[in-house]
Amino acid sequence: LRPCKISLLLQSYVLLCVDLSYKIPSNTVFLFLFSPGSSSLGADFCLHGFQHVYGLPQHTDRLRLRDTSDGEPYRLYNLDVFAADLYCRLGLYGSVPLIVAHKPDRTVGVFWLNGHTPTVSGKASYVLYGKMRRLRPQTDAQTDVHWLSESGVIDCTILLGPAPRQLFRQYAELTGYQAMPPLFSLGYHQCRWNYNDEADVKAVDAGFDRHEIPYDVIWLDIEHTDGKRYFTWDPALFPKPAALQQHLEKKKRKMVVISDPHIKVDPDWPLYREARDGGHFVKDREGQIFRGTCWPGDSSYLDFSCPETRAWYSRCYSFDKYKGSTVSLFVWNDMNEPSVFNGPEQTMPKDAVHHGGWEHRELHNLYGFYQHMATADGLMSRSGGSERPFVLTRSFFAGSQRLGAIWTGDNVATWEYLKISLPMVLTLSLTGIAFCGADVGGFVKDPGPELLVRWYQAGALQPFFRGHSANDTKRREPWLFGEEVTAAIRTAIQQRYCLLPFWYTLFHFAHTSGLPPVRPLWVEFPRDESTFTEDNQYMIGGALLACPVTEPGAQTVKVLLPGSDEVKIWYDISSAKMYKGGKSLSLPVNLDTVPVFQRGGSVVCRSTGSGTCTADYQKLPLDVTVALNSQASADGELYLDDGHSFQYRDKKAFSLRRFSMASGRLSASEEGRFDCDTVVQSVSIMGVKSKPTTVNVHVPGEDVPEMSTFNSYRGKSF
Ligand code: NBV
Repeated sequence: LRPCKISLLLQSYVLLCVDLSYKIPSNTVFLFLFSPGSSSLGADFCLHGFQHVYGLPQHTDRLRLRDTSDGEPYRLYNLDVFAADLYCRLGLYGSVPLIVAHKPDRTVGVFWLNGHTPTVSGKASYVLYGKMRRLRPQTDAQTDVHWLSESGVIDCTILLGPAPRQLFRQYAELTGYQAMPPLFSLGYHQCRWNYNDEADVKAVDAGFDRHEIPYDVIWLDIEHTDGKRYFTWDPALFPKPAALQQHLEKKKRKMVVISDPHIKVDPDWPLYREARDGGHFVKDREGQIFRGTCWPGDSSYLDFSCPETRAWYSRCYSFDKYKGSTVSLFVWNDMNEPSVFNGPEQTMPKDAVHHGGWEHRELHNLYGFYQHMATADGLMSRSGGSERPFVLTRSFFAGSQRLGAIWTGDNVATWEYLKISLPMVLTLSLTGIAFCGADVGGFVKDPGPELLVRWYQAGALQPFFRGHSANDTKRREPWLFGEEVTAAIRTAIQQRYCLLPFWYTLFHFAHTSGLPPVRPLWVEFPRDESTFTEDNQYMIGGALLACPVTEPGAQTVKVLLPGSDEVKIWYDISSAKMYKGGKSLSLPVNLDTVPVFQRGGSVVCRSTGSGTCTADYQKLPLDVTVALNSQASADGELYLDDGHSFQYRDKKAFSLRRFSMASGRLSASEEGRFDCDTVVQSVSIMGVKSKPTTVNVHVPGEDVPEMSTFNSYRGKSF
């Protein structure tokens, strides 16, 4: 193990200096556990030799954490901040108290978890300050990290890496692996505050078909309810919700509805009465049910920190209780920081009291996490545990990845917000929250057509892909801006759908090894220092480098193609043109260009053809694109399962193919036992030096006609 020295200074002036170069196997995690007292605690860590630190979502900031010696620390306090200022270190909707530090030969993490892990109900602190100071940048680099919490105990884990992949696994072992999403949720989601009524929903749904744009899910915001009573439907606007869902389900499409944690104070409403009589609400300091203002007006807040309340809430999603819900209805938890319009900092007072007598201050950052948990549980239980849930949450904490997806909240339709969505998604991914994305188009204000197209192109390359807009914006379904815009958006969405086999495979690895589907460049090129501060481009898996256009009127885009001993070649996926790595290139672009490069040495599987939703694409044949490296070899994987159940886990009903190309021969091995009809229709190989004379196909146990032909040969690729 290479030496790695981390010093720790406790607030009580005990100095601990631990040299981690001895006796600790590199794949284990070293745990410090001190309990100095019950309130206000801190610790200073000196990360010797590290100048690059990342993590601590959620902030509207760049990927690399800043030197905060100017006085403004990073705050981790979950708050409802509408159209948050950019480059701001104040708290946003969710938080993960994890710092990841990287240098060419080492990646380490510091995970500061006050109280219990989020898996256990109980105490966890709510205010964390990460303060960063970088010293002597060149030879003797060091980053000082100061953590400060208002309460709790010190429960801090050092993740030793030494490489990024090992760090991801170590962190996932502590907080959980990304839930395997149902396939439909990796498709495109169409949302708006609000789709007005059933006719509106049907018209938008038909619009996608008419314009041949695939999509999977249409979303309903708060106005679908009867007076902001969640689990109900406005009787005039949505009189037949089940029939509406069946209408969508016939086309294999789904619906998502919003379900916020505040409950309208309405003694005539059975759900309110049940919650009140069951003792499911948070109390105020006097022991009365806490009341605050939110969308329904006077509201009380469910105490999701209580296991009985979570169980009760989960049951509210059962088909018999949630009238008008069907198997194709999924859920979105918003306002769960929690947002209290008339509360301090627009949230719950710190002295509100939860189950077990805990003050709200002790578990504020876990409030949304627990609602997410109860909702995901509810969706799972309604199918008897057989179907994967899909729940999007706005508020989150370390471990929320086990429960579903998150989005970055109320962004604005400007180029700056498009640009910042990239590092925000990368930071979330680095800290375990792998299924994440930003509202496409910007939630607040109206995007111009060019911005909208660029946002679709960028969003199609983020894990969670949803268009959303606020109630006071103009309608912006993809076909409302003229044929050129419709065509560009259609192409971006179709390309996303064609890449679904690749995305799904990446989610399988997030689920089983903790590796996030989207990664900062340095994760794949840990020794290449030119990548350490790059946040306009990133890797999707190990194979694709994405550099979405985020500047207005762009004619060219600067793309850094990293080089390393193993990777010297890149291919532009739209032209198959080959580029040498280890330098930047200026790529000419037009409105249709989405710069994506495939790394030499990789294999990527895509669906070929078109369809209307993920269920259609699942049946399409595949193209296997092999991008050769300088040794004319390449590797890659394809993961398949039924896309919706847990049979991949319970019955090993999956197929994991490993493709490998070497010495002119492409072979595939298989793990798992999943019967499916997916066929490989074509193999495209980029980087072939000369035109082959024959191509032989060998399928074990099958008689294949002696040869297939290749149908095109373009330059050095075919
Ligand atoms: O429910 C309305 C909105 C929702 O559309 C948005 O996505 C959330 O982030 N919600 C916030 C509350 C209103 C915000 C002004």
